[in-house]
Amino acid sequence: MSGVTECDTVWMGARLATMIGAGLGAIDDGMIAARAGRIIHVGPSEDARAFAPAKLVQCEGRLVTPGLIDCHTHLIHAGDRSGEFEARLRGASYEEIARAGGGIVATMRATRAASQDELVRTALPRLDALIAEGVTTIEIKSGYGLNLESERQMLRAAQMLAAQRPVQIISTFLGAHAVPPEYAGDPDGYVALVADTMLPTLAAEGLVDAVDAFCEGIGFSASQAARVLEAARALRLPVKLHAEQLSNLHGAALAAKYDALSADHLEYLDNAGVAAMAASGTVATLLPGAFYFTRETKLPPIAALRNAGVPIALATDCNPGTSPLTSILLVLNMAATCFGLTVEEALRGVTVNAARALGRLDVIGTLEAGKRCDLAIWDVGRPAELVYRMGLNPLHARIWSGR
Ligand code: DI6
Ligand code: FE
Repeated sequence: MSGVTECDTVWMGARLATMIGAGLGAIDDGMIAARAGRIIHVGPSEDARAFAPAKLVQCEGRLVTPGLIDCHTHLIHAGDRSGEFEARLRGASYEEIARAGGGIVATMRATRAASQDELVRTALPRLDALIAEGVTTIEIKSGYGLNLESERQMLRAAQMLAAQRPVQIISTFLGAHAVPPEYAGDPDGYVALVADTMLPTLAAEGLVDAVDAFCEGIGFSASQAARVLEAARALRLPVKLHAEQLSNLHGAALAAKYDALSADHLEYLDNAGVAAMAASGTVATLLPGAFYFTRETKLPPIAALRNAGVPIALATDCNPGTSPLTSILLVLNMAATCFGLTVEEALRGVTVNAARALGRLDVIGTLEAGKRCDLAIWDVGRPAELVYRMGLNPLHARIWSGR
């Protein structure tokens, strides 16, 4: 076997969307070789001659993309907010419900009351729905515990999910999601607890990959968010921020000042915020599920983001209040239909740019040698079909870490 490279698997006869370069990085008749869970070669199918795989897979012209990445979720939560949904259908606003003690704090009560096993058990169907659509990496935020014990329980539940399914989970500490009732009237006191006690403790326990905050009128002011980002910086943890979802508190510019991986939502983002994000390389993570579900009418400034060269990522924002969504494929369609993203932009939003938004572009997000072998193999003829259909799942096979 001299002159050939031994490996575990070769996929050939595939239509590859490598996501390398500016567009889809298409290779019409392509192959991928993997060894020990990593991609070792990507090229035209004829390159397969140089490999001696233990297993050879003929893709018969199917589309192969990087495994999809859901880079912003609140997947772990207990309780039921469908009653709030009904109240909104009768005319109540999200902010009214939150101010009346519903919203995030309602989920907090249920989450505090749940055991760790319950948190895992109730999150699994949601995780499985995403996995069934080719998702191989998912970010999960805490933020419904709002005290040390319960935030810890959420972050541990995220680790337990990763042990139960073939998927990578990235845990983000969102202690500054809402002010819990015991700190009512004292948001600064709660922010101090988050920044000075909760974050350092949970980070020392190895439970925190990144830090986030909800910078909003019903959440935290920019200066309160800055305290949290400052504490994250002191621990050398990457940051991101919920910014400009319902109003413009200039959170995106703040995030950019802290070299945030991403600023997320961004419907109310202004030109100065766009420029700040472009300068710091902060990804714009757009969440069309929340836009749709809250019946928002203000569009994020897509043209300005494009013109400034800000990378755009997309995610489900899976949460019980504003985006009870567990379909990354529907996110693609919503991003195209509601926000006017192109097929290329939408698909890059759940692969290469989602990897950027998680600070993991060195390991995932594109099909290239050296990266983890996470693939989604689709029964479609054209990439546009993944964005165009609503409610059809054409996933043929999903590979995580080469298997
Ligand atoms: N923005 C949102 O849309 C969600 N959290 C956030 O910071 C809402 C979360 C919830 O209502 O439970
Ligand atoms: Fe969110």
